Amino acid sequence: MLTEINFDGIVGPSHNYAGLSLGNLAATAHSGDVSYPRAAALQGLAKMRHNLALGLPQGFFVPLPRPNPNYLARLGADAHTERALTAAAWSASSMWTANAATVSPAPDTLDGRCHLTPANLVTMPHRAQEWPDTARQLALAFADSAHFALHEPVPSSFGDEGAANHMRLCEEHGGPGVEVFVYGRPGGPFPARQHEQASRAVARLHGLDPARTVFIEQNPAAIAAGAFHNDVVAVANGRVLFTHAEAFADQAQAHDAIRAAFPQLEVVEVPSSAVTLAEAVRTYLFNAQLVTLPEGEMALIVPSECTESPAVSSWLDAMLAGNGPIRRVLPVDVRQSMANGGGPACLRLRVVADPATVDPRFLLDEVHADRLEQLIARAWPEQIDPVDLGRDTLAQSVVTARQALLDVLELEELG
Ligand code: SUG
Repeated sequence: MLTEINFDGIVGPSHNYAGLSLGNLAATAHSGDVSYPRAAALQGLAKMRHNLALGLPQGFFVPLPRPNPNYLARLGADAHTERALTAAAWSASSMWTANAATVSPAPDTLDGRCHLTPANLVTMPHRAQEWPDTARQLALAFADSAHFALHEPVPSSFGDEGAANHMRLCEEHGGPGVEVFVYGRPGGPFPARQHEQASRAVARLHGLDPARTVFIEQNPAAIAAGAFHNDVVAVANGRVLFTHAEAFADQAQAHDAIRAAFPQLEVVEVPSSAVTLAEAVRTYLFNAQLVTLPEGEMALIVPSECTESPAVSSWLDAMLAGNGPIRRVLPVDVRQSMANGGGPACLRLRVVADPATVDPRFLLDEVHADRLEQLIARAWPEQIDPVDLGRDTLAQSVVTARQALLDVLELEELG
């Protein structure tokens, strides 16, 4: 049976704060800080276990090879040439799997298969190196070509950041949906990372029905306030669009366009008077996982920063006291990821599929979660000072940790 599976990125052993993402305010603010890869990966795993315990199917992707073996050599550089290049070669940014690909579930596509396009991530140099290794994992996890169609990334002239700029509305995950693509227009103080043409290309390549596909411009003011992806200011699930009032360039028109394709739409909009754009970006209220629990209730899995913000927590309390469609708010601690601008929703890629059609090595159960926890506690570096990136001994421990993970998961193809 088709169901929504969240594939979280296991936080890699080289997780560090190098300030590589202009326009990502948390990453910039934490540039140069000491990171805690072991704690980061355990927090990520605890989130997966939290969701598994709720009865939600859970998958994962493994960290990419870091330091990226040929990255510096291809630039005529070595670990001493330039700090930012070395940091890029070491980046663990593939943990944010909402940027791994755009996924169109089978009921939305012309050929009735689930279509996936890896994101080219060309805007940020440290992320542009991800897609070939990401594509390799997608090809393993979704090898069943009767159910999945895998595309090449769209050409690099058009920046694509994947599912972080894509939402889906539907009556049920396994039924037909309306897909909403949100793009940014360049010209602001920060890069607009999702190009309209990339979104349109993905929709065409996936064989989506134009009558059930909507393209919306992101609010330039939201990008300028640090919402470098749409999923920092809006998230959708089922019939519900949970959005900040300043998420889109023309908010009313955006709602109308979605409603024209999906009349059952229920909008839960947070006004700026309750939560400013700045507070939304700081707390990542909208970078929540909006999920339908097995009992049918909708829950919002928010970063714990939300419950510490008086403005956000009082809005959430009022929402729960009202009669809205979101019935539960569940905080999770992903602080190590948050400090690099990645909340609960950044850490997961939603794929609607029958779990029986997915390579089981990418699906999590309690037994594997225990094994992963033990391995991370043993093999992940406890901390990384960014000045140590490039050191051979640290590189060796990062490579060894990843290899041990592949061994435990029997994913030797990715070695
Ligand atoms: O691309 N941070 C990521 C965070 C991605 C969040 N994803 C979603 N919103 N879906 C980014 O900006 C920081 C890396 C550094 O600076 O070292 C980083 O890449």
